[in-house]
Amino acid sequence: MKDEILAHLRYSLGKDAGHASVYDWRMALSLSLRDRMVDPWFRSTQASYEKRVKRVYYLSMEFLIGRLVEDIAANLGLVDEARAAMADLGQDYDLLVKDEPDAALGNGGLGRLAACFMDSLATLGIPAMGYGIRYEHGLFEQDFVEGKQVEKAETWLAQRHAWEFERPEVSYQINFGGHVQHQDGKAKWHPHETVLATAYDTPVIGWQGKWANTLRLWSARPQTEFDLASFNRGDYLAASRSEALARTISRVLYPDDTTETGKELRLKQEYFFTAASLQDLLRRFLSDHDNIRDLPEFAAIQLNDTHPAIAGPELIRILVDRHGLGMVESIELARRCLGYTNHTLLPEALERWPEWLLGRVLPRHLEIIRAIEDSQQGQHPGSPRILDHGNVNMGELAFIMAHKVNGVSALHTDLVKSTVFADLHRIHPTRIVNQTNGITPRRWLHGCNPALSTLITREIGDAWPADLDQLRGLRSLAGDKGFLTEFRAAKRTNKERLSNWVSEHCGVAIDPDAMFDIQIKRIHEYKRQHMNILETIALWNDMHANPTAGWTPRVKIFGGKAAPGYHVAKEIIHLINDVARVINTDPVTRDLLKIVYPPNYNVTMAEMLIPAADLSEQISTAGKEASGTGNMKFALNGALTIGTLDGANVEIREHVGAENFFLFGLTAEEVVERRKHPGYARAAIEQSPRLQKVLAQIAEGRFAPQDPGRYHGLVGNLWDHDHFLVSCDFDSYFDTQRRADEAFKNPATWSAMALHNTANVGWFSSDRTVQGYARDIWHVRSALGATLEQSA
Ligand code: GL4
Repeated sequence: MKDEILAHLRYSLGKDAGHASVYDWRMALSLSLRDRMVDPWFRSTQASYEKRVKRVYYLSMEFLIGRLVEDIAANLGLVDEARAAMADLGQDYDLLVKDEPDAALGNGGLGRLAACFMDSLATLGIPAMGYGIRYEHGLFEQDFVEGKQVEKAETWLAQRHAWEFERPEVSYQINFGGHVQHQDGKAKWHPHETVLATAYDTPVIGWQGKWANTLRLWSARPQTEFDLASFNRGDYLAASRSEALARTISRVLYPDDTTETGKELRLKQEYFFTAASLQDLLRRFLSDHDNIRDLPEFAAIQLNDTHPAIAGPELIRILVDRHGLGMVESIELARRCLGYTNHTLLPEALERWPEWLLGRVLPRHLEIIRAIEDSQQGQHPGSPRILDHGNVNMGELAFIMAHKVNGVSALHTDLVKSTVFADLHRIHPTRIVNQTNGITPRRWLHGCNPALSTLITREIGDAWPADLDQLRGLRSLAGDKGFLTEFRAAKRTNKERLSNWVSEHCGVAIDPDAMFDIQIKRIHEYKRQHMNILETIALWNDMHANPTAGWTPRVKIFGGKAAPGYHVAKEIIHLINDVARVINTDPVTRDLLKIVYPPNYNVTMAEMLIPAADLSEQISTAGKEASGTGNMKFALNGALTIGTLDGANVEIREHVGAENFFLFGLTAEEVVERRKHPGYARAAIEQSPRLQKVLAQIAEGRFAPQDPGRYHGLVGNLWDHDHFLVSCDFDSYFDTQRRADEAFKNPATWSAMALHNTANVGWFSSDRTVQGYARDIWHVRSALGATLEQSA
């Protein structure tokens, strides 16, 4: 490996060892690891090809990958070798690992789920391709200026991306605009604008390097690079105008997690990557099949939310306009290929495009959507409409065009059936299925928590990363004092690592013996970070009044970004930072309570925070969090959850046992019921002197003395509206926190409870989730087996 690294340094990077920077060394290491993926990658591709197997195509606007060096080295079993090689070369391996920028091509859970699925698909040997957009700028970088979020463009591609292969020869034309001409019963689309989609491939290697799939990301470029005539006339701007316009399409990730902006560029991004992916998969299919009618036997196309929902009309367009199939047959054929995953019930996140806009950008598709609507209404009169009040409902379109629609947790699936898609569910009672989300244990335990994984491997062997149910083998150790001491020591190691990092990066001293209470996720009212900070203030009030009352010391850690246009979320960030400044400088409570909010939360930060957590905050208003996946990562790493009966919390609690989970708050049904009574917020606040006091302190400017009116809007909203029922759940949340305090005082019982979490959440491996999709939706099987071994 040392020689390979030196060869890359010299011949791929053009540097000699004496002049190489950290970047150069990291690139050389990465390229030599990439080399090691190529043979298994070719073998996998060849095996899929020879066996003519069905492939999965996972279409997703987001892949929140994070760093790759360690992940790839671990999956290849090369971590020790890589570390030793770098040491021999006089380089610090850990420093190189830290030099890699996060690939932040996603907003949050939805994008991270796609990345976990890619890891599981490769580990399971399921022939698959991920399709998305190669954004030039990933999710913005967050900084705090006087406690307020400011956004800066993210620039991961300012450096070369070590893992990808550019494929200039794999380019497709993507058309927009223009008009449709009908002649002799045939439609011809005359587009107004054409850009090229060019492929960039990243191999995705599974655990132990047995199989590799491809993540193919599309980059937009102009069809004609450069207008020489304009340039020669001296009009330099005009010469590059078309280039700039085309490249805009893959320029930047939309930074909104759960709201839709309805922007034309977003629609173009969606069509751009969907159309390129379909052309690509059809080319692959037609290269060794003659009958387009066989497509559903060889291609399972999964739509990650409605973002690629235009895939339905696009596939039909190709079948009808290019292959000459009838409309009705094409609709059926397309449906047999397509599956749709719903990821949210929030009304503001359900995509709806104005009909005029969709018709202007994609005129032929609007005609086809009308045909889909007619066919649906013909077969099921009174069916919910795709075209409705001048809008195109992408949820209804995706539902009608998919043979299976899945929710992402048991509760969410029930709510999909009983709320957003209740009418469609009545018409198609077998279409909606559940596939509860999962996480890859390779990254989220083996990779991020060496202290705990080493201990686990010592006890139950090393097969668990690919068979997470084996963690069950730890259950019997919950009564083993010696083991619990070691389990606690592993947590302590991670807490020390985090404490050092916090002291260095945030300038706050925290005590590794305190309870580390962590809430990391996008900032959103429904996730209720504001309820957490209100509870923190209430706790501080009590501590300050009576500092010697035997408190459990706490460190409250927050992490997360707000969508740049989401005003209330930004106020919540500001409030947390304001409160932190006041509490962290109170001499009376200095050993009892600290608040830490490091800016720019990302995958890499999660990998450090999660293993160090004692308490995981999963406190969304019941019925709002479709699943959550951070909740699973924390439990796997031995944190206890304080949470509501929302999303996958429900199933986590069932797995770990009610006695090992701090439950509070209204249920989803009670939330709906409570909202029917106007004035519920005021009534709840009036019954809670503790909450009243906290709200008064904030309203009086206790945390922003220079600007006392700063949070009048936020506080007023809690009194008068409080759509997310912070007021109603507050007391129950506070009391449950105190139960957690009590439990934490006894390290032996706490760590036994924590162990019950780790030992019982094997089911939440994304391997299990992906096997569920393979069985119930895609009807595909693993291709790992005899053929592969032979060709190897
Ligand atoms: C989300 C949900 O909000 C989240 O609960 C879920 O875990 C995730 C993956 O299914 O999808 N939906 C959207 S939109 N963003 C998400 O993170």
